[in-house]
Amino acid sequence: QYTDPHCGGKQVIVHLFEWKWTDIALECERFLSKKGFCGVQVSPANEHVMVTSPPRPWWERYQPVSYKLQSRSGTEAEFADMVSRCKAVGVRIYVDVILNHMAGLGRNGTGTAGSTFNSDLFDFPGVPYIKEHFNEVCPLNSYNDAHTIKDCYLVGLTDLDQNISYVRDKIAAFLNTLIDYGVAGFRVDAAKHMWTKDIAAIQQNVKDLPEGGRPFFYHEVIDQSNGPVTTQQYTSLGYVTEFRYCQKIKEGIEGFDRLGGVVDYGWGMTDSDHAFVFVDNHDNQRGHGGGGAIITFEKPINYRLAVAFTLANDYGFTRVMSSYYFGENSDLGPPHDINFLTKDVPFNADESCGNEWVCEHRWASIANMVAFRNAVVGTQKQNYFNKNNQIAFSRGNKGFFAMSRSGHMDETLQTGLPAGQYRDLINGRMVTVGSDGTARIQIDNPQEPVLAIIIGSDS
Ligand code: LM2
Ligand code: CA
Repeated sequence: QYTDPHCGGKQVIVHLFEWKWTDIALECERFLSKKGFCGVQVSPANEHVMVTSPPRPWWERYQPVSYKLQSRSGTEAEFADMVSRCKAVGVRIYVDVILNHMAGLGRNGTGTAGSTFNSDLFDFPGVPYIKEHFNEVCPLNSYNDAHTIKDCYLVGLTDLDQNISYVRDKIAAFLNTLIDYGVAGFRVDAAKHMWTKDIAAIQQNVKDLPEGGRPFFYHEVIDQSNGPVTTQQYTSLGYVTEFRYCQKIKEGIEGFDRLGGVVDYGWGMTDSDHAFVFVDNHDNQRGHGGGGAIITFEKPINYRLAVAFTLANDYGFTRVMSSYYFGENSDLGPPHDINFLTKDVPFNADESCGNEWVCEHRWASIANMVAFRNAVVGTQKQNYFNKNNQIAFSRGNKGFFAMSRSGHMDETLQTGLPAGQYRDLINGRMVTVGSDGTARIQIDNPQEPVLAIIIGSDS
């Protein structure tokens, strides 16, 4: 239930954090479709507050004002155009939806679609919501009991009561509007802070996709094995974010010996059919939501190793992060002009992005591993090799992967593949697999220290 992303069996989505709808449509057409991406997680599409202090932070989009589809990323018409253009090239859109709360206490004014609101009066006429639709005010000051986590005010955000059928209906109508436009699913923000019975009731009110099937859902639950709310409580509702993986992959990349144990069910990690897996996300890369010890684009070599290893593996359903530079300012919004209009994503001669957009999803060791993950789905990991900060393994008889911390490797290894010539997806060098399945595996690029071959890549 709710676990099919509806993208023809493809295995990787990318979060184009804070991109404009017009740029996402172009990226679907010129890049994501060609690299085999399943889809895009987009930033919240609905009306949100405009925070002036600090000036227009990214997190203003996590304070809804209404469900009108006009946001910092663009208009409703631009949203509709993006969804259909991406869908036309086989790339689906997954919308980040905020169903737990509206804007924070103390805020009032006008949202991005022109709706007025006043949080202290619990007045959101753009929906409309009034006081009776919210939980009683209480601070979310303890993570030891589920009632406080779910019914109190997360950082002072006005907490909706999803037990009320009117609230459920408004939320379901919002999701159904998005489905009508052709989106394939949803990232549910702050799912940890809602009761699973309420989420289940909302999901039951959501329609099938026009092409048939239930929408894809993945729920944001930060579970570090230290509280009463667990990822496992959510698996009947779809995929669930696996934040323990972010920490485990960091430990593994910093000490290659530990990479074999990255997925440690002993530590309570979610089963592979429900684990939503990522190296970092827009929160923890900047010290918000479960932030801390995380690998990000700031350490590009380690980051490429971490994402490539994740995509080579068989655990969960994967999301790749695509960021903008923010330096020391964890509040900083997306690259913008003097009027706070988000900048376009331009490209340099080498295909890297300009205007302060990082575009990790275009880095060779990341972008080209998407095809690997798609090709090897369902196969076993075999022939595991781990020596001198080098890792390699095969995926059934479909693919073989290697990476090296130093950027250099020269080993003859069992690939599990039929004899033949294969082209490395990352650096383009040919690899010859002999009749006994072994091949000389060479890596010689400290910037993109990864090699991956799949059956059918022989040309
Ligand atoms: C999440 N998890 O359930 C994210 O992990 C978390 O990062 C989100 O907060 C949260 N959901 C709400 O969607 C982000 C951001 C916060 C920010 C909120 C609301 O990480 O810093 O809080 O969005 O915009 C901001 C201020 C905070 C203030 C609050 C309410 O940083 O100081 O609290 O607004 O006005 C008084
Ligand atoms: Ca709540």
